[in-house]
Amino acid sequence: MPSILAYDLGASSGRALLGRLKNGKIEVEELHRFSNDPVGVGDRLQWDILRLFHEIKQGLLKAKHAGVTPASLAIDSWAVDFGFIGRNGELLGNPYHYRDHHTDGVMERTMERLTASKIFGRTGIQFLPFNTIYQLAALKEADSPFLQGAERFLMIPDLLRYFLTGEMHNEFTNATTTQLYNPLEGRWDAELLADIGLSSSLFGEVVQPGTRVGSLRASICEELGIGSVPVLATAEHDTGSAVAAVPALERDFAYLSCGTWSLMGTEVDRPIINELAQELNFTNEGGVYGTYRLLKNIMGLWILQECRRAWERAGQYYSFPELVSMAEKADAFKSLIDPDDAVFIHPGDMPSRVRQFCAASGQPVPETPGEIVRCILESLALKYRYVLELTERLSGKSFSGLHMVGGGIQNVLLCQWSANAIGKPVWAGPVEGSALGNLVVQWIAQGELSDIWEARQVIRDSFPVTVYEPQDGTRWEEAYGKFRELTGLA
Ligand code: ADP
Ligand code: LRH
Repeated sequence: MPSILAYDLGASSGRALLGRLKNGKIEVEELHRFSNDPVGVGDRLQWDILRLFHEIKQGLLKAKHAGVTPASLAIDSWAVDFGFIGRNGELLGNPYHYRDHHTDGVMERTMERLTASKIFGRTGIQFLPFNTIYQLAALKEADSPFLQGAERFLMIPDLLRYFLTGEMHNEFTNATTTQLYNPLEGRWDAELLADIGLSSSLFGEVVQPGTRVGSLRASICEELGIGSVPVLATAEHDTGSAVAAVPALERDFAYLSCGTWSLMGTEVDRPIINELAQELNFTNEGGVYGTYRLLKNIMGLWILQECRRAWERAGQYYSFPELVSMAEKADAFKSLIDPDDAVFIHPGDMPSRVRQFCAASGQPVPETPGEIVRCILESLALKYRYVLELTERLSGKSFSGLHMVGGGIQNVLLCQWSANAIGKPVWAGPVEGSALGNLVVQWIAQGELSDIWEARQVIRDSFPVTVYEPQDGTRWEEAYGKFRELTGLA
């Protein structure tokens, strides 16, 4: 059975996995792993897109050195970000990072001008200040030369695919995250595009996951000394791929894709676009094979990543396992934060922001790294309970437990505390959810797997799922009361 290649680019790191189907099981080999380091230049925070492309080539070289010519490859990445192609076919500037400050205040102004109900009613997408629509509105307000020279809009995986193949397509799952795609009409929303002053001609044909969208350019094959490889569009939004890989047996399942972000929700057959969904600020992101992800973004392990970076800048390096072990030794429920408070969105001195939040809400101020990490992880677990309850309310479903996938499940304390907080079992696995979702969509396209439910069964048969049973119910119930009071969450 030939091998295929999946590139999964997260906001904090990327990897290339080689996958093979053998006797109804998936075998994976990690060919290449690299950090993803955004770069501040002047006032702007940008993605190092050419370095990411270099790492993609490194993955191809490592496949060659392993003696493998992949039968296909596909790329998924974080959502919302993009670049423009100019009339000479070249990329105009580095894509901005969605955490850059150029969108400050733009969402509020756009919502006021267009109305929130119009934007939500036409897209079903939650309001996040960095959604593509607000990034584009910010560039328009700033009269950006990139926008002036733009001929085509490509999101990050579209762009990397274009570098590989020379062909331009916009992929569906990622396109929905722009808040400019109308899922009811099944196309870019011409009215919203006109409202923010953008020409529809920038936005190309939207292709579904599993579509073959080209093959490696001859120049790349020559440079790397390899044969041509077919390139597919997969579920190119990493969360779309992660949810495709949830090893659920039942159709009504709840998931938490746990990495830089925590994305919690359920899969639905059609977008739920109503007043309650808008009020609770839930989203309906496009998924595989006609599904949608009714979910909510929770700030996630970003806060921990940024604390770790701040300590590293101060000369103190801690690994994630070290931080988890320090948190375990700190006192329980000393102080809590609302992880989704806007103060935590942008990069910066995160330990100070956590301390300030605690001081301003009249709680003891966590001082040591262990105390700070404990505060972050307990608060995340409590927020998971809150959002899980909202998901049940909005979807009308009732969940018997929670599937957790992604790099964050290596944090066993967070998995256990999540089970404690929700009072239900957590089923943790697989770690490489997005890369596996990327692979199974390719296999379904090639007819190697019949559909997403067979794919989920094969993933279940191939990778361990760790079960965390809830513990300490009374203490977590009390903490949840304190958390809601403190955060003002109704
Ligand atoms: P993304 O795809 O968004 O870049 P990942 O899914 O790779 O994120 O998850 C990264 C997160 O996983 C890190 O921020 C860290 O909190 C957690 N993590 C990674 N490795 C470990 C580990 N060995 N122990 C505990 N947590 C870990
Ligand atoms: C997770 C993710 C998430 C988006 C955010 C920008 O990596 O794709 O689904 O909201 O990044």
